[in-house]
Amino acid sequence: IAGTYSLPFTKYNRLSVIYGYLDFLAKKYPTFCTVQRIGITGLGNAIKMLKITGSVKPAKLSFVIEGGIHAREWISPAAVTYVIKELVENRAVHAFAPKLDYYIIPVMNPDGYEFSHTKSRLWRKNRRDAMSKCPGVDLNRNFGYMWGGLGASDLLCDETYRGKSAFSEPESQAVRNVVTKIGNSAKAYITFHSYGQNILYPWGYDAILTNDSADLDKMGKKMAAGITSAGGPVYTVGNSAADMYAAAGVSDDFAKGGANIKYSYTIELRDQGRNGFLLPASQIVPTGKDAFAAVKAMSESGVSE
Ligand code: ING
Ligand code: ZN
Repeated sequence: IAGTYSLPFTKYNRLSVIYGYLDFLAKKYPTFCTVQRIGITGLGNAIKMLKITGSVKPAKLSFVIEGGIHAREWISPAAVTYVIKELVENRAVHAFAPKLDYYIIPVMNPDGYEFSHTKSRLWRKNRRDAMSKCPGVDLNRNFGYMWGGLGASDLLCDETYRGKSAFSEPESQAVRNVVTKIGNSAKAYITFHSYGQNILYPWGYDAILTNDSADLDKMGKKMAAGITSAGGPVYTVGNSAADMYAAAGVSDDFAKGGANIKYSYTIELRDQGRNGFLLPASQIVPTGKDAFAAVKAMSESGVSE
């Protein structure tokens, strides 16, 4: 095994490069990094997860991070990979969160991600029934908490097609299985999307607040403050249905309502629409810093105590 695997953060990497990096980390840091294949997609791609173990063993709490649920939001896998690099190669995991285990899925939708690189840059969904007239399910409408409500279409050809049933897709099943297996130790969940620069908390299925929304708002503001302290831009903080739009079957609603993970968020990364999904690669490192600052702020706060 080569001693280094320098992931280029100057461009958007293909799936095999990102996966190669995860495998490299597991080989180089076997005492605290493991790669698991948590599922397999319709087109046969692995869904890979990196588990980063805290130095206090057994770690008491867990933090789940997923990216790349939507194919075209390339900054999400890139930023999550940047977070991984900071946690592992700069040992942040042991510096500020020794009691936390991280479960990180940088590319939840590998089939869609690759399709957006090779065929159709603005593809959003997965690639279920790739040969049909209207392939794909919106994985962020397929989770089984309040599945099938507002903002989740039952029409195959729609961008927000929710699928035949809750958890009909291997990608959402994989994440569900991880989260349910971790169980009660899971305290934090972030799903990274783009774009808008927003920190959003449940519920997404309707503009209804959770009974602990004051806690979620406070933690959201800590993350936003962490981002600006690290030199990043302003991120708004608020309820996702109110600040964005209502959408049922989203992953952070399931993390919160279906898996009881207290601090569950959707973070919309850069920018605010100037480039939208076509964020220039020069923004990968700065946006990765935003994501890391948010993860760090949450890790250092109550969840790790
Ligand atoms: N945005 C999210 C979406 O799935 C969202 C917004 C998330 C709304 C969670 C409600 C709840 O549509 C992007 N960019 O995909
Ligand atoms: Zn998205």
